[in-house]
Amino acid sequence: MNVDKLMNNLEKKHPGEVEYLQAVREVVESIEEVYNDNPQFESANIIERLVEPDRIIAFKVPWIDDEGNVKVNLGYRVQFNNAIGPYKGGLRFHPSVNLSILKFLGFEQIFKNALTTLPMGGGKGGSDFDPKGKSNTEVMRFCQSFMLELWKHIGPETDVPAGDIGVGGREIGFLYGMYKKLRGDHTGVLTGKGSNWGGSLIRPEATGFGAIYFAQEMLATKKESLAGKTISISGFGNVAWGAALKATELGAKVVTISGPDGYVYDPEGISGRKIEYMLELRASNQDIVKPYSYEFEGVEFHEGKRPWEVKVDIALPCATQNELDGEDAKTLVKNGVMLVAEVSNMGCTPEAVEVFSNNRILFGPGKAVNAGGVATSGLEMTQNAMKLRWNSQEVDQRLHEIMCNIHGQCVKYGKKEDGYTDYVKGANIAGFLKVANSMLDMGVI
Ligand code: 2IT
Repeated sequence: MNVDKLMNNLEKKHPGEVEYLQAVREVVESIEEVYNDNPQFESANIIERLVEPDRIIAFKVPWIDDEGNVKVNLGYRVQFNNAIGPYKGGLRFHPSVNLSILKFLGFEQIFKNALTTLPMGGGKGGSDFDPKGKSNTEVMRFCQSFMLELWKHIGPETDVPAGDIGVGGREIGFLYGMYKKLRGDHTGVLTGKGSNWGGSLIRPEATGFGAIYFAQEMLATKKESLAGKTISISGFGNVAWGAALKATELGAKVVTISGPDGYVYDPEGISGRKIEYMLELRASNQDIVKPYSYEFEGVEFHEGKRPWEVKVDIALPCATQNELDGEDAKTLVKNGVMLVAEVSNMGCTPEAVEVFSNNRILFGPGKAVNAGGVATSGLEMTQNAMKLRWNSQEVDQRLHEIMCNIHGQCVKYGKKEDGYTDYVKGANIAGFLKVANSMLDMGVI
């Protein structure tokens, strides 16, 4: 494999798909050496087969708003790779959604899912629908129309969607309701379901909890722990909430959350009732964090800014892709940050990752750090298949084990001679080897 040649070809085939090309470049650069050391990969042309999705399903989603206006959105499902299990990955509802973003997310999901050790392939989907400011009934009608198309392409052994940005418990409920009606059976085809109807305990918290377990493992390599550390978090959704909850429980102090409107700095720490308030903010459907600064004393609101200018020990991007750039990374390093872990998918730009690695900062990539979400989705599928339910302690314990195992895989494949672990390389190689070897076993299909 020649990385530049491969990337040039891909850029020609998919011009302008910047996020997708960024995600592919990162992986192929990481695996280049392993790939070229093992000629069986090249002779089966694994790389060209891996970087293109198996298929892309695209459809229109017409729906009627509360005033009776007919609206049309775009809907997609990118079924990327099912070498190790049914396609698995979330649905994102956000106005920024396009094919480049869903292809990057689906591509990342292949390796992330492989790292979990569970049998799940990679996929992603979503729509450019903007849930901001929509009523409950509008969201319901949209979800029902979306599922009217999607249901033909998914199933418990085929493709199992879940939530992502803009898709939480409420949306999964509406989507599942329509799926169940169309199929006429009650299968575990979506994850993140309500706990009364097949959902797993701990799934809502899992991405954030898993990320904190991973960060704990990273810190342990330096004989450090979370106790007494200050943390900046971006975002204020499910992922940020779970991370804030677990980090606080383990003795750290979370001092920021953010939204598209800016960030809030709470020097006292976001704990207790304040963490619950994050969920209320999300449920308000306004996509802003400013109200937090009216609700609690001693809080600063920084309009239009991102939280990376605050001096902290640990930074956790929990919002969206490329939300922390090279300049932000330099500021964090200057302020003495010791650990950065992407809880969002591809939260840091390549320039930011380079700054962290050049400064030997502990850096965890999203596909390892946030794998606890999809891992717990996998545990939900297991419980659905067995038609039983584990208690939260059991799910949490398995999640913890999975995250420690992922950390071990990253160290195994990413540790350098000077002792610094390149977690990006480690995660990419470990995930790649599992999928590539499975593809080799199954022949050219
Ligand atoms: O990015 C992700 O891993 C998710 N949004 C969760 C996917 C899932 O299937 O639970």
